Amino acid sequence: MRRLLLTLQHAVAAPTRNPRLAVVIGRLLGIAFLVCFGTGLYSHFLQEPLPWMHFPTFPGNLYQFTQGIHITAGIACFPLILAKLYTVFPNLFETPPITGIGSLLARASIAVFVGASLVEITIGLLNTYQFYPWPFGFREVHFALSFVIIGSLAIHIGVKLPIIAKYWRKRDGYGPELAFDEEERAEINAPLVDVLPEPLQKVPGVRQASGLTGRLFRWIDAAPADPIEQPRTGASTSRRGFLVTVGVGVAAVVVLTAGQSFALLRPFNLFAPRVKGIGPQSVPINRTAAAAQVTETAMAPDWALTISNGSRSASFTRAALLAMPQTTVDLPIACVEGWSQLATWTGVRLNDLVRQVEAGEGAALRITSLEKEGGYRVTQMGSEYVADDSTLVALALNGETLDIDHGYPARMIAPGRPGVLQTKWLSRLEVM
Ligand SMILES: Nc1nc2c(c(=O)[nH]1)N[C@H]1C(S)=C(S)[C@@H](COP(=O)(O)O)O[C@H]1N2
Ligand SMILES: [Mo]
Repeated sequence: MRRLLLTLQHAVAAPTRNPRLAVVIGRLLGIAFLVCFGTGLYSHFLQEPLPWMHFPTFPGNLYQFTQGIHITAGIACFPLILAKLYTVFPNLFETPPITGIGSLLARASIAVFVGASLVEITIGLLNTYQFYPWPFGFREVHFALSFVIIGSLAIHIGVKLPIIAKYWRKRDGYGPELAFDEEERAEINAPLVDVLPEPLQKVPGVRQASGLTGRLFRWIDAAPADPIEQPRTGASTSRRGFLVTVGVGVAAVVVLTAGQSFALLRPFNLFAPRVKGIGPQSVPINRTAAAAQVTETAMAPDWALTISNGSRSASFTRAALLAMPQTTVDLPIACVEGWSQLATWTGVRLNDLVRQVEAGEGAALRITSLEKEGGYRVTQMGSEYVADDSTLVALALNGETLDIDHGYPARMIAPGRPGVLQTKWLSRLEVM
């Protein structure tokens, strides 16, 4: 077994598989993970705030920015993780695999870390395409795994601290590709049969093993006998080539998707699920009125928005809302899935409306849409958004009557909130 592991390590050794590159890629990956964790927590708590939480309503595109960063950094993790796994691949065949409780913990934490990370970024990416080929709730699992990842990352960094410190700076070199000691070299160089346990050596035919076993034995025996020494010819060229490849990979996935979140990159948006400016009134649509089954209730001539505060309540038809003072704001729709779109909204200030039912400054709202079902039929809005002058019950979008797919007869638009909370097809507002 030991011989096989040594041979495997030897077989996959390469100038690009060394501690220094593992540290270089690891640092980038660590930054990407922390950025994703921070922006992810922010997005989580916006959607499920703890009672004492209040959020900034300025700048109005804050969430567009944090979530754009979240998705983009998450996408950049794909090439980075692959590169990292590539550089540390020979360690998989470390022998002996486990030397004690410390190394058991170290290897277990890496296994958990790699597994959780791969699942996390994969379900995250599929979520941006609204593709859910799994039986669990995306948000809960994505949230829970982030703590597993950050926890095992902390252990991983702790365990590897000596190596990280040793190869942090370039002038400390790249480290050994593989550190075979004298004994290991002797073992690699010995014919395989000689290192087999004695009882096995005595089995008739082992020395002339045929078939698959024979092929495996001969492959192990044929592995280059000399352990790799530094520097290998062309090592720096292949290291540079590797870093360039990783850089190009990261740049490519970022540039070809980040146009869904960042206007400057819009022309290069090839792979992202949504394209800025495409959709009714130049704003993309996730869920149409037909899909939400609200076409009839939204078009009903007797539609009215009800606002209640305890026993006080008032109803506003669309004509009544249009007769009130109108305000125009530029605010983005910023979906948790990463795409976003700046748009111009016109409508009634929410704080003007709640004042009509004599709600005070600190009023928070429960918002109900016309939908009969769906996770975001009923949502809550903190008082900081209700009080903000740019939070509107929007009646028009980009200068035209709100399209039914954008929430006609009226939708909520507030600064700094995730798209899922910008409720379309409003029905009822209740002061809490
Ligand atoms: N009533 C209602 N409002 C809603 C939604 C919805 O499904 N129902 N989707 C939300 C989501 S997820 C986003 S990103 C924004 C924009 O979604 P759209 O593209 O479906 O308009 O509206 C939000 N408002
Ligand atoms: Mo969304």
